[in-house]
Amino acid sequence: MTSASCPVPENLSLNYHLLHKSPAEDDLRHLIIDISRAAKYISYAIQTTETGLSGNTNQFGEEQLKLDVLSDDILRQHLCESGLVCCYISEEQKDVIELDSKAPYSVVFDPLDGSSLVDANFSIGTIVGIYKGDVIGKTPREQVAAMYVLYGPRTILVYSTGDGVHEFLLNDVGEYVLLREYLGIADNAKNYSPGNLRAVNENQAYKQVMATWMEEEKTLRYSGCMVADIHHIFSKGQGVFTNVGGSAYPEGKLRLVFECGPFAYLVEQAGGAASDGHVPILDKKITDIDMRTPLIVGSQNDVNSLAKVLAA
Ligand code: AHM
Ligand code: MG
Repeated sequence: MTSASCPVPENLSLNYHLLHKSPAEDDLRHLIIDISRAAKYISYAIQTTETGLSGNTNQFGEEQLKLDVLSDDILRQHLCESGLVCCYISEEQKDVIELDSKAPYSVVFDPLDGSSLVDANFSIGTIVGIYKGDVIGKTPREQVAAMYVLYGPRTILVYSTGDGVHEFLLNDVGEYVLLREYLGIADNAKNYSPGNLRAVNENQAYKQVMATWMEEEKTLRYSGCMVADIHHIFSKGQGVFTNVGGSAYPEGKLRLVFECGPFAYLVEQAGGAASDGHVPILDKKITDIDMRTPLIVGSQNDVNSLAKVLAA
């Protein structure tokens, strides 16, 4: 018998990258691949499903689109099939959902972030965080992986398992192929993405920093989907995204467990920062699945300068 070493493929697939270039153990690799498979079905559903309401509301009282429900079902199906998930927490479900108590991982996700933009044909996305064991009582720093999928003109997957942030393109035969490895975020932002800007009417500190950023002639980039807006930061290698509270949402609109936690993990892996204005998002203890948090995320110096003014 002769032995032949496997050639390094010209285009690195997600599976190849996870196997050879990430610290992920086999179970985690398989789970990420199963989630990436679910995202292909979500991508297809976005193109083919009508954009209307489902007639139901989620745990936050927000009306669900048919696509929100479908995306949630697709992820559930793939997590069930993986056999690797003890429980999951979804923006679209009221409780922690148990699957297989003996399985090693918990998965948190927003199946279709920014779905209200789908009729406008803007980019939307899926956000995922992965923990070993339970989630409640942990902090987002204890995630073992985080990833998102951006459904835009092209479908892009970005993941980290604790050794940098890596970006893949879904190609025409349904393979995720590597675009860029070790994405980095510079310390100073040239672009800004100010969410919940109405809060400047009640929050003088937020207003002051927004005025400063305008005087600095930062470039405005805000789409209304945080997956697209934070991907913009990864893509350009700098930028700052904010969602600060006002009277309607004192803690901001965004959710700690399945929106801010995964992005904080990814952004810190790329050399950026994520803060609630007082503490790093990664150090906030998860006590409830529906916790909201203010979010300032991206280039370190801009995150720190806004946090400093808000805290004063
Ligand atoms: P969703 O999970 O219901 O889609 O809401 C989250 C989205 C974020 O993607 C985005 O940053 C924010 O809501 C935008 O809120 P607003 O419409 O208030 O600007
Ligand atoms: Mg969301």
